[in-house]
Parts: sequence; C-alpha cells; structure tokens
Amino acid sequence: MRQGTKSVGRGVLFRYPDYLPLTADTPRITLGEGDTPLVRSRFLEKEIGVGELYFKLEGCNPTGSFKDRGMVLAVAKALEAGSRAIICASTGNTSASAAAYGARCGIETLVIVPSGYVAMGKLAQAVVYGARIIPIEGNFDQALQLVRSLAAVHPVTLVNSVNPHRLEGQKTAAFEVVDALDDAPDYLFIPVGNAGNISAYWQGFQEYHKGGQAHRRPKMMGYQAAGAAPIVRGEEVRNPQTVATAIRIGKPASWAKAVAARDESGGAIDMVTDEEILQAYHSLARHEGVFGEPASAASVAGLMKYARNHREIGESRVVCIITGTGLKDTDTAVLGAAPAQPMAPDMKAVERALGWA
Ligand code: AN7
Repeated sequence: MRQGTKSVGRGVLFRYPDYLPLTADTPRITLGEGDTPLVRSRFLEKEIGVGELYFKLEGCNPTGSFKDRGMVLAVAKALEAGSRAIICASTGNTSASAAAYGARCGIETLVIVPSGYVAMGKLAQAVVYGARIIPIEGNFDQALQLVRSLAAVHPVTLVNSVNPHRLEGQKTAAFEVVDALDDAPDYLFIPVGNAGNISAYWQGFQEYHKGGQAHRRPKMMGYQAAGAAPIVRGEEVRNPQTVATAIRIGKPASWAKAVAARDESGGAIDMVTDEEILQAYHSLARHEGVFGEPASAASVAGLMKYARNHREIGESRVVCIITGTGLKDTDTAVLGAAPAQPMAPDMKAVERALGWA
C-alpha cells in the first residue's frame, strides 16, 4: 500500500522511485534531500484557533529550502541527457540548490539573479558551491526571460520550475505530508512566487488520491506578498516589491497551474502585506522555535488572515509549508534590533544590565 517509504532518509529518488520519471539510465544522485520534519504547533494552533496545525520544515533540506526536491531530479535528468551545464534565474534559493547539485555532479552552474535583491546567505551559497553568477539590473521575471532565451540556443539545461522534472521532484513533499498524517490535511497553506511549488503539491496530492494513499485532497491556500501579487490582482506586476525577496515575482511561470490547483481544490490564492509577513515571521520564531525565511512566513500570515474570517478552520487539520530557513536572510532577522553595547566582563555589570541588581 504505502510503497516506497522503506528507504527513509536516503533522498527523494530513493524514497519515491515509483512516482518519478526514472529510467535505468537516470543517475541516482542525492544530497539527502526530502524526509523533512512535520511538527505540530504548540502555540499558534490555539492562538489562531485551528483544529490541528502542523509545520512542514522544508528549511531542513540540504541547501535550506524545498528547491532541493526538484533540483535533484532536474539535475539527474540533465545528466541522463548528457548535459554538461545547467542554468537558472533565481531570487536566491533556486540558485543555491542548482549550484549545490551542479557541484555535486561536476557540471557547470550558471545563475542569473536580480542585483541587490537576493539575501546574502543565498548568494554566499552560490559563491561557495562555485556557480558562475551573473547579476542583472532587473528583476526575477526579466532574469527568467533571459535564461529561457539562452537555454533555447546554447547547450545548457534550464532548471527553473518550467523544467517539468522540478515539479515532479517537488511533489514528493505532498507524499510525505500524507505519509505522516495517514491522509491529506483539510487545508494546505503555502507561499506563492513563481507558482511552481503550489502546482507541485497539488500534483502530488492528486496522484496519491488517485492511487488510494489519500482519501481526500486539501484545499490549496496560496499566499503572495501584496506588493507582488499578480495572481490575486489578475495582471502582471511590472515592478514587484516585498521584504520577502524570495517571492518578489510579478509574472509567475506556473500561473495557470496555480489557478487550476486553487480551483480544482476549492482553495484560494490571496495576499498578505509585508507587515503581516513580518509579524508571522517573528511569531513563528518566538513562539514555535521555527525560524523560516520571510517568504515562508507568508503561509502562516495567510492562515492568520484566513482564520479571522473563517471560523470553520477550528475544526480542521491544517499544514503550513515553511519553505526555507531564516538563516539565509539575517539582515531581515536583525532589522530594528539595537546592538547591545559591550560591557566589562564583570558580574556586577552584567547583573545590572539584566536588571537583577
Ligand atoms: C523560500 O529561488 O523563485 O511559488 O528563484 O525561495 O514555487 O516560486 C524561490 C521561491 C517560496 C515560492 N518560499 O515558490 C527562486 C524562487 C521560498 C522560495 C518560494 C520561493 P514558487
């Protein structure tokens, strides 16, 4: 029945081979991606008023985001096809993941990023894994247009989520949620940028439902940042802006797929302000011990917003996807935190500083 779950912890290609487009010639590569924790909420569940609330900690993947699930398959298929180089546009996490798997497999990785809008930890990853980095005076949407054009005429494999292997790999997160809960949840809250991940989860839930591993399918609840909410507004956003730089995207490649996931599941795609995102970000860290990046907090901010107007969620089982680790973006983390003045290494001075004397 629950086939493929025996080799837990060995990577996506080993755990779910029967659900992936693998052939005898597909190299079985891994950096230990997937099999991420699904942890029950201890605070926000009651605070928000949810029946059962879980967080899927995708920041626990090898490069710190969900991108690794799809990248491992995209790179395996690139190798199978004889490719010697991969290319992507990125707001940061895709480039970090591509660079890691590229390095692992000894192929060249090229990344095109919006200059000034990639969190430093993500850029550091691309640098240290040895990718060639091309910053552009432009946004993610322009970078994606560029890599699509380049990959069409040069011998390099495009590994953005327009590459269908990316979504195939990423759908395994939905399998893990069902495997952990013994069925699909009632609602799945997830941030939306280029809209690949919400599409991949929906694909995963549908496949497990058809195969009988899940008896139901969740309502897919996608959240964009208010300054980068093309799907909510129904039109391309030419100059997207948000503190959540990972989802600073104005023309999502998987727009139609995300709308289909929303409509087929009876879910919604809505937006949250930067203020709501940062409030959820701090709440998640301080009250749950979960340090997600700002884009990831959009899922929790979305749940908070939705629950205010939909009390039926008090009877429901809900999963929020925490798509990436907060450690990559320490600038946002320490924003507004006044640095403490160093003091003498003296017990009395420290006691005074703590208000204990
Ligand atoms: C932490 O890395 O688009 O809706 O270039 O890094 O599938 O795009 C990242 C997106 C959510 C949105 N959370 O997922 C990139 C990039 C985090 C992310 C998203 C991203 P999609």
